[in-house]
Amino acid sequence: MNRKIFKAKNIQQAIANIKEELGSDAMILSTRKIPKKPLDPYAKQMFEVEAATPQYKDVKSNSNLNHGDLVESLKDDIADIKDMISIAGFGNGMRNMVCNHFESVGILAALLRAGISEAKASDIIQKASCLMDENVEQGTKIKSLKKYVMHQCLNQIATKDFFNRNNRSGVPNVAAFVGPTGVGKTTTIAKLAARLSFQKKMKVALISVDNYRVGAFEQLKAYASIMGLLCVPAFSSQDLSCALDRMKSMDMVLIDTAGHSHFDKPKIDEILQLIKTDFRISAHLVLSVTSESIIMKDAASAFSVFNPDTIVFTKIDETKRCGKILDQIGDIQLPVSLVANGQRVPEDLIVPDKKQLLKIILGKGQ
Ligand SMILES: Nc1nc2c(ncn2[C@@H]2O[C@H](COP(=O)(O)OP(=O)(O)OP(=O)(O)O)[C@@H](O)[C@H]2O)c(=O)[nH]1
Ligand SMILES: [Mg+2]
Repeated sequence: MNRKIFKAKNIQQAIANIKEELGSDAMILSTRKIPKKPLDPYAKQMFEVEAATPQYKDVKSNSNLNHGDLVESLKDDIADIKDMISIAGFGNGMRNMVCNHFESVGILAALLRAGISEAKASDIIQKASCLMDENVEQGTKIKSLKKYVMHQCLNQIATKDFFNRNNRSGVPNVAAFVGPTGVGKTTTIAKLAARLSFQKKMKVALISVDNYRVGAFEQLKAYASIMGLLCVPAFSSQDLSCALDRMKSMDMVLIDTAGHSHFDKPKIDEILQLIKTDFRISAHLVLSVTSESIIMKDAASAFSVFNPDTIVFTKIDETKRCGKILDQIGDIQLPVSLVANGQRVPEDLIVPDKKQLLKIILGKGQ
């Protein structure tokens, strides 16, 4: 292999020089920012790129080359190229980040592919790089960075097994599920009710305060009938108080609310008034990961009037980009209690711990 080092003001210029001198077959082996001379105030930033021209006939004629190794090494090269291409599509900030932390390319590309935002991914890499030992050997740099990135991600995640709580001296755990239309509130309640009553042997009852959508109560009632659970409608906060009064011996009461657009503040306020009773009712914000990040963020803001205790993420089976969960958790600052991964009741429900949630976020946990 014919190696050569090129110096230029920026990477683009260096690559242009490489193409001119070594041709378009040239391969980039490494890039590096040359540190400025500390005592020279006029010193300009320079970059160093090492490139080489491949010698195809060596590869073909080298009888010692193990075919499996060659395939593996080609696979690695292709993966590196894919990583570079996926990062090239992002802005200057991303490209600078890669120049400053070249060992981060693969990890950064994986975070972006998982659906984590550009800002969040670069923030994580930067924080992880700061923690890394400067003297770590080149060969173990990637491994070490990966470890710190995982720590950073785990630090930003909070989970809470909120519903696993028995009746405390005559006070049931009462939980209302709130959120935009069609995100899976009713289905998640049905899954959770089944899990708590059959697996955890808890006494569970359901209340629907969804008086808005035709057939909403019947939908919840149908699930309750299959499971043999008590299920009643409530049309006012007085109704709800009466129902909760009758359910004092229950471990858990789950309240299904109507879904509304996050722009419809009066309707959201109506639900808020409806669930105002003397009973302590926790709220759980349900968001579908199929929604755009900005819509999830706006919805979380609109439903924050309920002062939710936890977030529930649904429909993770419908996307390969669950990384947006990490962005949402960062913005909303609430622990995740449940994750729904399909339409099947009761199977498709996960009560994640931090590591499980991180796997889901990175697209490895379904
Ligand atoms: N793929 C997938 N579909 C889901 C999931 N959770 C719910 N659904 C589906 O989403 C649709 C809406 O679910 P619902 O439970 O009725 O949603 P909702 O939030 O109660 O809807 P509204 O009460 O109308 O606001 C149904 O077809 C569910 O089967 C999930 O985790 N994955
Ligand atoms: Mg519903």
